[in-house]
Amino acid sequence: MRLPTTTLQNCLRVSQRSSTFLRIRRVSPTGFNCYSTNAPPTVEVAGKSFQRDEWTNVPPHIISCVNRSLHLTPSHPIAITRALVERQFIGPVYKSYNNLSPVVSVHQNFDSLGFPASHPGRSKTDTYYINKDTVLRTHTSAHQADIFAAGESKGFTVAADVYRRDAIDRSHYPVFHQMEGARMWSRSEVPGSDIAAAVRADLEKLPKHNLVVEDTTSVFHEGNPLQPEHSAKECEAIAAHLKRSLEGVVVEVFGQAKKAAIAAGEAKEDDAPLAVRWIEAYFPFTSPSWELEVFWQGEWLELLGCGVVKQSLPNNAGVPDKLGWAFGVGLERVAMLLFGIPDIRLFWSKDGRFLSQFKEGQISRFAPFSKYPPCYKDVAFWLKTSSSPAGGSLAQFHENDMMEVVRDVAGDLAEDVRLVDEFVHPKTGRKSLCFRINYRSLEKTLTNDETNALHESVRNALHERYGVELR
Ligand code: FA5
Ligand code: MG
Repeated sequence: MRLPTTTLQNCLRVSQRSSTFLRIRRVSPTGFNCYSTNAPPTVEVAGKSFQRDEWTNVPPHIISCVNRSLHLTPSHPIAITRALVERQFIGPVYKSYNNLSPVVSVHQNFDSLGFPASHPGRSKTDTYYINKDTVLRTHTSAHQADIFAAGESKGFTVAADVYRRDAIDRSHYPVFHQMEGARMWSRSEVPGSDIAAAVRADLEKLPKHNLVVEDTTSVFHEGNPLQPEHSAKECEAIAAHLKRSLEGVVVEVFGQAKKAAIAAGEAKEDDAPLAVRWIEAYFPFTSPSWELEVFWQGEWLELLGCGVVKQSLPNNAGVPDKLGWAFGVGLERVAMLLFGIPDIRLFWSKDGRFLSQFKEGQISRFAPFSKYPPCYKDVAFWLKTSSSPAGGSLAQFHENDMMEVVRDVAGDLAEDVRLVDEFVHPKTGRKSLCFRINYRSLEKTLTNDETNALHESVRNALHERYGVELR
């Protein structure tokens, strides 16, 4: 069945605001430990027990996602997508790691990658902390340093579940999947220690393609600098190898997507070719850095971030003679495009009408089952302020805290949550927020009683956990 354009466009809306690396903070930089009251002293994650502390903010509904392993369930669209991308990076050059635990140290997730202490990605509003030293990884880059240190191959891929406190809409879920890739060359192993020549020789061996990729970025400049340890020729060669490798992924993935769309009567052979572009980016652990975007259904969609690995990583991993590139691609983004899946919650569905549509190794278009009616409900409340008589430590509230309460209470029955009004009382200085929640099940029509009960529980939870005054 053909999807309505609006649905497709919604599913392809790019989450510019969800990047760990560039984020606009709306309310508070801190976040809360909303699970401390009456909580047991330890928290169990992936079969292990961790001591709780004032940093613990990982809720039960997130912990329950830890063992789903969608990327390893052969007939699941995330695993089919994973296998398709992985086939572009094969052994013996690339070794794949697909079973790394999502429980990582703050050191692995942030410090090893050179995140500054003040980076917003580290805050409790953005990251699920198990305790002050341990997090659920927010990206697969958390494993770069360890894999460089292990030195088992010239390159690697890591496919895994990653966790972020984030917005609720059709393209955001607090758990999603990334694939990391990296390729390093060793000064002591390449002929004549000439990295640039060795990388160029490897570039020649990569398949050529005739996809036109817009690229107005310069290889490096002051704002996206060459690293002092690299020569211009080395950086240029590594950038060229990186870009050609990733363009190869796009050619393969979208070639397959087009075939499936033609088979389903959703596209024609002579449709305009795909528009793809490189733009400049910033990551604490690569320089220079880029993102790859594709133009799809009227919007530029960010698929991945990448760059030349900061030399501090191999240096700290005990392999200072190595240099190269790394990337991280979002598998849900790719899968939504490949299969025409309109809502990111569907990936977590256990409904046979969803799961039975996919087969290992096959790209097919998703046929939506009936669309059930939405139900919009607003909740408005006054925030607690430190100056109010009841004030104290719960003075601030982050939009992601709202998302968390709704996820916790309504789970996948919430399709969308938006801040629709923000108001500061001119006399008291108190702040009021109003959020609109769209309750809609992917599997059935919700009754009025069910939605009212959910909404009432959301209201109560907001009051109990954050001390807000409901309006
Ligand atoms: C990163 O996570 C970097 N670790 C990527 C990287 C790796 C850069 C290696 C350099 C070297 P970013 O936060 O932009 O970057 O996420 C990477 C990709 O994950 C995005 O391009 C997007 O495809 C996907 N992604 C990010 N946030 C979400 C989200 N909330 N929902 C679905 N996909 C997302
Ligand atoms: Mg990004």
